[in-house]
Parts: sequence; C-alpha cells; structure tokens
Amino acid sequence: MRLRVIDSHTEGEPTRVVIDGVPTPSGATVAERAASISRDLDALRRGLVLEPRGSDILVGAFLVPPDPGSGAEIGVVFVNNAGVLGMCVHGTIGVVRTLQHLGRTSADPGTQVRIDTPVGTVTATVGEDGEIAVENVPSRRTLAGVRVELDERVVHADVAWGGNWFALVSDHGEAIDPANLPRLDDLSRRIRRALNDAGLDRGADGTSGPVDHVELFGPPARGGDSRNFVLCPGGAYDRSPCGTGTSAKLACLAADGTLAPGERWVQESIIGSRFTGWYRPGPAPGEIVPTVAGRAWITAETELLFEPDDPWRGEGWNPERTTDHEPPPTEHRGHS
Ligand code: PYC
Repeated sequence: MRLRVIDSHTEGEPTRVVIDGVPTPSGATVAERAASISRDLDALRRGLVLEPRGSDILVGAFLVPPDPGSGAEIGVVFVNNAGVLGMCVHGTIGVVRTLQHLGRTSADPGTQVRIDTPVGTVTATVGEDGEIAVENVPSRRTLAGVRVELDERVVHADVAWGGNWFALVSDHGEAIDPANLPRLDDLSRRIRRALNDAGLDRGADGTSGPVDHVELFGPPARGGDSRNFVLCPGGAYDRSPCGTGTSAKLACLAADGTLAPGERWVQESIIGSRFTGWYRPGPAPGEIVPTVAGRAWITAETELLFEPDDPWRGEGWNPERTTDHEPPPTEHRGHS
C-alpha cells in the first residue's frame, strides 16, 4: 500500500495531510465519516501517524467531501496518536497551506476556504503576510475555578470547549519552560485524571467533558500576552500554542470580561511560537466565535510505503500505550 502525503508544520506542530491512497470513509456527513475512520480505519490511522512512519506529536488529516448543503469547499477529519480529534486549528492551518501548495486554493490575501469538521464548519482566511486565520466553531466556558486537590497542591481549573474539551489552569506554580517539561507533563496528567475521575469536568447542563486536553498558563517570554503548555489526549504536548486551546482561553477571557470582542490576544507556546486570537459574540448566550491566526510551512511531499511483510505496516507503535515491543499479531496488521 502507498499513501501520498504532504507534511507541514504550523508554528512548530506537524500536520500530515493524506492526498491519495485511502478509500473515502463511509458516511453522509463529516461527523459520520469521522466515526467510520474510528471504527473501520483505525489501523490506517496508526500507520499514518505513529512510529515508525510518524511520531506521537503528528496530527493526520483525511480530506473528505463536505456535508451536503453546508456550502463548504471541503471536509476534514483530524486524527492523532490517540484517535479522532473533534477539531484542530493548527491542523486546519496546515491543511490550507497544503491546499495552497497543491494549487487547489489561492494564497492571495483575502482568499477564504470553508471547511467542515466533525464538530462544525470553520472558515480560513489568508492574510497579507501568509498568515492563515481560522474562524473556529462557537466556544464556551462551562465551569470556572473548579478546585482540584492533588497530593502536594491545590489548583483551580476552568473547563471550556474550543472544538475539544480543555481544563485551563494558571495557579499551578510551575515555570512554563522547556527545561521543566517532565514536571509540566506529570502535573497536567494528574490534573486531567483528578478532574475526570471525580466527574468534576461536567457542567451543570451535563454537556461538558470529558476533558482530554490540559492547558497550563504562565507569563509570556516573547512579547505576547501569555505562554502555555498543552497536554494532548495521547500524552504528547503541543509545540504550537494550540488553536482549540487558544479558543477555549478566549472563551474564558470573554466570560471573565477581561478581553473585549475584537481585541487581540497573543498566545505563546512552550517553544515560543505564537498564535494571535480574537473573538466576536457567539450565536448563543455565553458563546463566542473565536478566530486564531498563525503560519504553516511545507516540510515534505512524499509517499508512505507499507510492505506486506512489515509487522508494523499498519499498527504503528505507541510508547504511551504499551511496553510490548513485539510485532502485533497478524490479524491486527494494517489496512490494505
Ligand atoms: O491547534 O487545535 C489545535 C490542536 C489540537 C491538538 C493539537 N493542536
């Protein structure tokens, strides 16, 4: 099997777009196609994003037809090392940069691309300087200042939706610095476990959570408004400032009344890359419609090969999930 892919990175975080070689996942809508990828094409997801052809930090993108009647040009389903993602802003910027590279959309300023995702339609707009701004799905904070008791400290978490569910924590006392990654990783995992185990991530309406991303904030170091560390569902951390996480942050700032509609918020990542975010009021009370802007660059245009006798041709190997490095059983080998 051969998969034609184009790799890019958005502010340091990689995206791999599948251009050719996969069947169109079944379903009438992008949400149904996302369910079909989860159900029927999971070995393909693992072969695409995991070692040895990918890595834990890679986000894959399957291009699919848009929802009937949505008016969008294209649909996309994002996947990572843990499964299917609801939405991914860095990945959307990577997809648009890839479509520009292929000549399927213009790189001219003002060009807009409407994209259906499993959680709603987003609109990407090309800026003057090559920046791509993604107007994301409506976002909201569902819980504020949830007390989370850990062994050695107490922190307070907001829970917010920005296309994925986030716990956002500022009073953790840790340096948001690459030198401190092991502690940030460990703390974020414990916060996520504590919230989910106790059901503390559920809003009064029962709609929120489970939280699968954790976002820790600290002071900026490159002239932005804040710096973050973001733990993703499969245990990797986001090298970009995480666009759905920035959307969740904007929802919290709006709910607190500390950022006005249209005002800019510059979110730095743990590696010092930056997204600029702003919002307009959303369709429902308490909702905002966030826009997050950043840049992406093409890094590779290649074919992934899956030889029939390769024991890891479709299974991939995820160090997060297993310590068993033996080849997977034959019946679990990859999609063909
Ligand atoms: O940019 O939304 C994002 C994202 C989600 C997971 C990794 N990046």
